[in-house]
Amino acid sequence: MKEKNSYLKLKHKPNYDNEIIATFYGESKTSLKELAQQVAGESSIGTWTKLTTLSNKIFEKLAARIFYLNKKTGIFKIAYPLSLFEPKSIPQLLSSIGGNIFSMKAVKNLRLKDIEFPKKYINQFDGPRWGIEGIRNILKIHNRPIIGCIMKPKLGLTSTQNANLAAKIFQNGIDLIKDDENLTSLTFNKFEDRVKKVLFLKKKVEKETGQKKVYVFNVTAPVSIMIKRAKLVKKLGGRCIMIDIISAGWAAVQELRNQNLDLIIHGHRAGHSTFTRNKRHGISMLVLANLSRLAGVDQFHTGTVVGKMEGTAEEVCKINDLLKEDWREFDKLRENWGLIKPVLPIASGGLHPGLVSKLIEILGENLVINFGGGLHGHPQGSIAGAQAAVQSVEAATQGIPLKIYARNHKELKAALEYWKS
Ligand code: CAP
Ligand code: MG
Repeated sequence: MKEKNSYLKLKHKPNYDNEIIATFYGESKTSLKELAQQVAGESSIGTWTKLTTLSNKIFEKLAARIFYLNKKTGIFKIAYPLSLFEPKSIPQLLSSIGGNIFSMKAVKNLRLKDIEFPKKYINQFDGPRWGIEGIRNILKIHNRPIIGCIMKPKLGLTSTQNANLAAKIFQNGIDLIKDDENLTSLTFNKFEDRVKKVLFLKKKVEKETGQKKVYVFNVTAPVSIMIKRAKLVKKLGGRCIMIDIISAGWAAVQELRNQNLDLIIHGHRAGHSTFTRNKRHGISMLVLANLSRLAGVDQFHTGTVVGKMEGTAEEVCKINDLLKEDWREFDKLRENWGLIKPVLPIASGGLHPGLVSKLIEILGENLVINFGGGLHGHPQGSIAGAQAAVQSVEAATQGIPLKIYARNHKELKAALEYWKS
């Protein structure tokens, strides 16, 4: 390979139809230029030394190109020819752009901040089966947030206790109830038992109330077992399954979507902070959200700003906007998501009725608002907790201050007194 074959091509004009564009932040032990060169090489076709096997022809065709580099900010952008990527494979994409580069000694810190995909690449994926509109049509809720509940304790209830409690919570106005991220199939609460018992009672409640309800079953497991569980939910008339996308992995998420079971896929992101949280290293939550939409997740945890999990208003709003809309609304250069449906954001983690007005003020109403501890921890129990949660959303969506609404709603009043936000 001749010296002229450098990955640094600052005159290169990115081709948004045929290249994947990645934005990195880097801190180097030598220079940012050197770091960017190593990143571009290792994530495309190169390695630590020149190669006799790497011809000019291959280089011209497949080398990544660093077309932007700013020493002051540490930001550099790389354009990757589309031929480097297998169609419809998030694992293969991440083995390149999210792979060895993070381990290199030259890297002090490296963060994949953003990826932009050409339309051609996006269109290979099916994306969400239902998306926001589909989920709202199923629930017949179009003009307010969807009110959700996480069963608590995370683990410990038997399948019968789980089903009975879920039925009562549904009866008291909650639209969606979910398993927790570590509740799969345990000795005291077997998956199959839970699905049977929950769905039996859910159907009864739907008949009584005339309302549609969604129970989210956590199918996370080694892939073959996970698919069996998803099929069981389908067979027994369920509408939704959850996968822990980080612990199960992208291949599992894609496989679940490829089964075309017509179930809503709920994406839980437990573990994402192992690589998203350090703002100078790892992969951003924005990239993760982007990949979830491609992989076909219908509704996805993105944070609350006001609750127990880390995430600033600016960051969570940007992620939610990405999931809800076509990115072109926000930046004309961004890719075209074509027929890929928008994803419903889920606000969850440390929420209680006292936080709902603020939450809606920041994130809007097009989302799922999930209450776990903030429902089952209500001083008068889970039923009052469900009522207080519903009342808080009623007040906030009507623009009524929670304290005023609480004057005639005793469950909300008790919640506000208990959790002084
Ligand atoms: C919330 C939750 C969710 C987190 C995940 C929990 O319970 O069930 O898993 O919301 O975080 O176990 O913490 P609480 P995120 O309502 O009792 O906090 O949504 O940010 O991914
Ligand atoms: Mg949880």
